[in-house]
Amino acid sequence: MTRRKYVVGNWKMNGLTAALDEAGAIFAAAEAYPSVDVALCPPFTLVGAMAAAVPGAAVGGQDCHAADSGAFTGSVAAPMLADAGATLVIVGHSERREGFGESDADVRAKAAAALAAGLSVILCVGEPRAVRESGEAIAYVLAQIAGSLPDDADPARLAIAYEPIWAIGTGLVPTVADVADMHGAIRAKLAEQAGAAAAQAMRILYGGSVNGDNAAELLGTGDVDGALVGGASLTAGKFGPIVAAA
Ligand code: G2H
Repeated sequence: MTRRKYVVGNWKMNGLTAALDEAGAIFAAAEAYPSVDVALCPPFTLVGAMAAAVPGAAVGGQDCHAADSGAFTGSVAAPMLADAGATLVIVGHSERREGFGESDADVRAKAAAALAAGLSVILCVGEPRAVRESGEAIAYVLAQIAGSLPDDADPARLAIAYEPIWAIGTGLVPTVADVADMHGAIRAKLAEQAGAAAAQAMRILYGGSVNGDNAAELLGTGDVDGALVGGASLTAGKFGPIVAAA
Protein backbone atom coordinates (compact mmCIF):
# COMPACT_ATOMS: atom_id res chain seq x y z
CA MET A 1 0.00 0.00 0.00
CA THR A 2 1.20 3.47 -0.83
CA ARG A 3 0.96 5.90 2.03
CA ARG A 4 1.09 9.61 1.25
CA LYS A 5 3.96 11.43 2.93
CA TYR A 6 2.86 13.65 5.80
CA VAL A 7 4.87 16.58 7.15
CA VAL A 8 3.48 18.33 10.21
CA GLY A 9 4.83 21.43 11.90
CA ASN A 10 4.46 21.69 15.66
CA TRP A 11 4.92 25.34 16.57
CA LYS A 12 4.83 24.54 20.30
CA MET A 13 4.51 27.77 22.36
CA ASN A 14 5.64 30.02 19.53
CA GLY A 15 3.73 32.45 17.35
CA LEU A 16 1.79 35.69 17.63
CA THR A 17 -0.68 37.04 15.08
CA ALA A 18 2.18 38.41 13.01
CA ALA A 19 3.29 34.81 12.35
CA LEU A 20 0.18 34.14 10.25
CA ASP A 21 1.99 35.62 7.24
CA GLU A 22 4.70 32.98 7.67
CA ALA A 23 2.04 30.25 7.87
CA GLY A 24 0.64 31.55 4.59
CA ALA A 25 4.11 31.36 3.05
CA ILE A 26 4.59 27.80 4.36
CA PHE A 27 1.30 26.55 2.88
CA ALA A 28 1.92 28.41 -0.38
CA ALA A 29 5.35 26.79 -0.74
CA ALA A 30 3.84 23.38 0.01
CA GLU A 31 1.51 23.70 -2.99
CA ALA A 32 4.50 22.85 -5.18
CA TYR A 33 4.43 19.34 -3.67
CA PRO A 34 0.85 18.08 -4.08
CA SER A 35 1.84 14.51 -3.25
CA VAL A 36 2.76 15.55 0.31
CA ASP A 37 0.20 16.25 3.03
CA VAL A 38 1.29 19.30 5.02
CA ALA A 39 -0.18 20.56 8.30
CA LEU A 40 0.68 23.14 10.94
CA CYS A 41 -0.18 22.96 14.63
CA PRO A 42 0.13 26.47 16.09
CA PRO A 43 -0.75 27.44 19.67
CA PHE A 44 -4.48 27.35 20.46
CA THR A 45 -4.65 31.14 20.15
CA LEU A 46 -3.79 30.97 16.44
CA VAL A 47 -5.78 27.90 15.35
CA GLY A 48 -8.92 29.76 14.32
CA ALA A 49 -7.08 32.66 12.77
CA MET A 50 -4.72 30.42 10.80
CA ALA A 51 -7.55 28.23 9.52
CA ALA A 52 -9.40 31.36 8.41
CA ALA A 53 -6.32 33.00 6.90
CA VAL A 54 -5.35 29.97 4.80
CA PRO A 55 -8.59 28.37 3.56
CA GLY A 56 -8.27 24.67 2.94
CA ALA A 57 -5.04 24.36 4.90
CA ALA A 58 -4.69 21.58 7.49
CA VAL A 59 -4.41 23.35 10.83
CA GLY A 60 -4.35 21.53 14.15
CA GLY A 61 -4.07 21.77 17.90
CA GLN A 62 -1.16 20.53 20.00
CA ASP A 63 -3.34 18.88 22.65
CA CYS A 64 -6.98 18.47 23.63
CA HIS A 65 -8.93 17.45 26.70
CA ALA A 66 -10.58 14.04 26.80
CA ALA A 67 -13.93 15.56 27.80
CA ASP A 68 -16.13 17.51 25.40
CA SER A 69 -16.90 20.26 27.93
CA GLY A 70 -16.86 20.94 31.65
CA ALA A 71 -15.04 22.58 34.54
CA PHE A 72 -11.48 22.16 33.26
CA THR A 73 -9.90 25.58 33.53
CA GLY A 74 -7.32 26.24 30.87
CA SER A 75 -8.18 23.21 28.74
CA VAL A 76 -9.52 23.00 25.20
CA ALA A 77 -11.87 20.24 24.03
CA ALA A 78 -11.62 18.44 20.71
CA PRO A 79 -15.01 19.74 19.45
CA MET A 80 -13.77 23.27 20.22
CA LEU A 81 -10.74 22.71 18.01
CA ALA A 82 -12.95 21.39 15.23
CA ASP A 83 -15.28 24.37 15.69
CA ALA A 84 -12.31 26.73 15.33
CA GLY A 85 -11.41 25.15 11.98
CA ALA A 86 -8.86 22.55 13.05
CA THR A 87 -8.76 19.24 11.24
CA LEU A 88 -6.17 17.50 13.38
CA VAL A 89 -4.60 17.42 16.82
CA ILE A 90 -1.37 16.15 18.35
CA VAL A 91 -1.81 14.04 21.50
CA GLY A 92 0.73 12.48 23.82
CA HIS A 93 3.69 14.70 22.94
CA SER A 94 6.50 13.98 25.38
CA GLU A 95 6.41 17.60 26.51
CA ARG A 96 2.85 16.85 27.72
CA ARG A 97 3.55 13.33 28.99
CA GLU A 98 6.58 14.54 30.98
CA GLY A 99 5.64 18.13 31.79
CA PHE A 100 1.98 17.53 32.60
CA GLY A 101 2.08 13.95 33.86
CA GLU A 102 -0.05 12.51 31.07
CA SER A 103 -0.34 8.71 31.23
CA ASP A 104 -0.93 6.32 28.36
CA ALA A 105 -4.57 6.09 29.49
CA ASP A 106 -4.89 9.88 29.34
CA VAL A 107 -3.43 9.95 25.84
CA ARG A 108 -5.74 7.14 24.72
CA ALA A 109 -8.78 9.04 26.01
CA LYS A 110 -7.68 12.24 24.29
CA ALA A 111 -7.11 10.41 20.99
CA ALA A 112 -10.54 8.78 21.23
CA ALA A 113 -12.18 12.16 21.97
CA ALA A 114 -10.43 13.76 19.01
CA LEU A 115 -11.47 11.01 16.61
CA ALA A 116 -15.04 11.26 17.88
CA ALA A 117 -14.95 15.00 17.15
CA GLY A 118 -13.98 14.27 13.57
CA LEU A 119 -10.34 15.29 13.90
CA SER A 120 -7.31 13.41 12.67
CA VAL A 121 -4.84 12.45 15.38
CA ILE A 122 -1.08 12.41 15.62
CA LEU A 123 -0.30 10.17 18.58
CA CYS A 124 3.23 10.65 19.90
CA VAL A 125 5.45 8.03 21.52
CA GLY A 126 9.16 7.97 22.30
CA GLU A 127 11.73 6.89 24.84
CA PRO A 128 13.93 8.92 27.19
CA ARG A 129 17.70 8.75 26.84
CA ALA A 130 18.22 6.34 29.74
CA VAL A 131 15.83 3.84 28.16
CA ARG A 132 17.63 4.12 24.80
CA GLU A 133 20.96 3.52 26.52
CA SER A 134 19.57 0.50 28.40
CA GLY A 135 18.64 -1.16 25.10
CA GLU A 136 14.94 -1.23 25.97
CA ALA A 137 13.72 1.51 23.62
CA ILE A 138 11.59 -0.68 21.38
CA ALA A 139 9.89 -2.44 24.31
CA TYR A 140 9.22 0.94 25.96
CA VAL A 141 7.65 2.45 22.84
CA LEU A 142 5.56 -0.62 22.05
CA ALA A 143 4.19 -0.51 25.61
CA GLN A 144 3.21 3.14 25.00
CA ILE A 145 1.37 2.07 21.84
CA ALA A 146 -0.38 -0.74 23.71
CA GLY A 147 -1.56 1.73 26.33
CA SER A 148 -2.43 4.73 24.23
CA LEU A 149 -3.80 3.51 20.87
CA PRO A 150 -7.59 3.82 20.89
CA ASP A 151 -9.69 0.84 19.76
CA ASP A 152 -11.07 0.82 16.24
CA ALA A 153 -9.31 4.02 15.17
CA ASP A 154 -9.91 4.99 11.55
CA PRO A 155 -6.45 4.30 10.05
CA ALA A 156 -6.87 7.20 7.64
CA ARG A 157 -7.21 9.56 10.62
CA LEU A 158 -4.60 8.22 13.00
CA ALA A 159 -0.86 8.62 12.60
CA ILE A 160 1.85 7.65 15.07
CA ALA A 161 4.79 10.00 15.63
CA TYR A 162 7.93 8.35 16.99
CA GLU A 163 9.91 11.04 18.79
CA PRO A 164 12.86 9.88 20.88
CA ILE A 165 12.86 12.37 23.75
CA TRP A 166 16.63 12.78 23.69
CA ALA A 167 16.44 13.90 20.04
CA ILE A 168 13.86 16.66 20.58
CA GLY A 169 15.30 20.11 20.05
CA THR A 170 18.82 18.83 20.73
CA GLY A 171 20.22 18.38 17.24
CA LEU A 172 20.79 14.70 18.07
CA VAL A 173 19.18 12.19 15.73
CA PRO A 174 19.13 8.39 15.97
CA THR A 175 20.87 6.37 13.28
CA VAL A 176 18.82 5.54 10.21
CA ALA A 177 19.10 1.88 11.19
CA ASP A 178 17.65 2.60 14.64
CA VAL A 179 14.79 4.61 13.11
CA ALA A 180 14.05 1.80 10.64
CA ASP A 181 14.08 -0.79 13.44
CA MET A 182 11.75 1.27 15.61
CA HIS A 183 9.30 2.12 12.83
CA GLY A 184 9.22 -1.52 11.70
CA ALA A 185 8.51 -2.62 15.25
CA ILE A 186 5.75 -0.01 15.58
CA ARG A 187 4.17 -1.21 12.30
CA ALA A 188 4.19 -4.79 13.57
CA LYS A 189 2.64 -3.72 16.87
CA LEU A 190 -0.09 -1.79 15.03
CA ALA A 191 -0.85 -4.94 13.01
CA GLU A 192 -1.15 -6.91 16.23
CA GLN A 193 -3.47 -4.36 17.82
CA ALA A 194 -5.45 -2.95 14.93
CA GLY A 195 -5.11 -5.60 12.22
CA ALA A 196 -2.82 -5.91 9.22
CA ALA A 197 -4.84 -3.70 6.87
CA ALA A 198 -5.11 -0.85 9.37
CA ALA A 199 -1.40 -1.09 10.17
CA GLN A 200 -0.52 -0.78 6.50
CA ALA A 201 -2.72 2.29 6.15
CA MET A 202 -1.56 4.15 9.27
CA ARG A 203 1.28 6.60 8.82
CA ILE A 204 4.27 6.56 11.14
CA LEU A 205 6.13 9.87 11.37
CA TYR A 206 9.58 10.50 12.77
CA GLY A 207 10.13 13.54 14.99
CA GLY A 208 13.14 14.98 16.78
CA SER A 209 15.53 17.56 15.30
CA VAL A 210 14.33 17.05 11.72
CA ASN A 211 15.75 19.74 9.42
CA GLY A 212 16.43 20.40 5.78
CA ASP A 213 19.77 18.61 5.94
CA ASN A 214 18.63 15.32 7.47
CA ALA A 215 15.05 15.11 6.17
CA ALA A 216 15.77 13.28 2.91
CA GLU A 217 17.66 10.49 4.64
CA LEU A 218 15.13 10.13 7.46
CA LEU A 219 12.14 10.27 5.13
CA GLY A 220 13.73 7.74 2.82
CA THR A 221 14.01 5.21 5.64
CA GLY A 222 11.79 2.13 5.72
CA ASP A 223 8.39 2.65 7.36
CA VAL A 224 8.97 6.41 7.78
CA ASP A 225 5.91 8.09 6.28
CA GLY A 226 6.68 11.67 7.23
CA ALA A 227 7.95 13.98 9.91
CA LEU A 228 6.73 15.91 12.93
CA VAL A 229 8.87 19.02 12.97
CA GLY A 230 9.32 21.53 15.78
CA GLY A 231 11.99 24.19 15.54
CA ALA A 232 12.37 23.94 11.78
CA SER A 233 8.64 24.43 11.14
CA LEU A 234 8.48 28.09 12.15
CA THR A 235 9.58 29.55 8.83
CA ALA A 236 8.99 28.69 5.18
CA GLY A 237 12.75 28.92 4.66
CA LYS A 238 13.41 26.03 7.04
CA PHE A 239 10.19 24.01 6.61
CA GLY A 240 10.09 24.19 2.81
CA PRO A 241 13.17 22.00 2.27
CA ILE A 242 11.69 19.33 4.56
CA VAL A 243 8.47 19.24 2.52
CA ALA A 244 10.57 19.13 -0.64
CA ALA A 245 12.57 16.21 0.75
CA ALA A 246 9.34 14.31 1.48
C1 G2H B 1 9.85 17.10 18.55
C2 G2H B 1 9.83 18.03 17.44
C3 G2H B 1 8.41 18.39 17.07
P1 G2H B 1 12.04 19.48 17.20
O1 G2H B 1 9.17 17.62 19.65
O2 G2H B 1 7.39 17.73 17.73
O3 G2H B 1 10.56 19.17 17.80
O4 G2H B 1 11.92 19.28 15.72
O5 G2H B 1 12.31 20.90 17.57
O6 G2H B 1 12.99 18.51 17.80
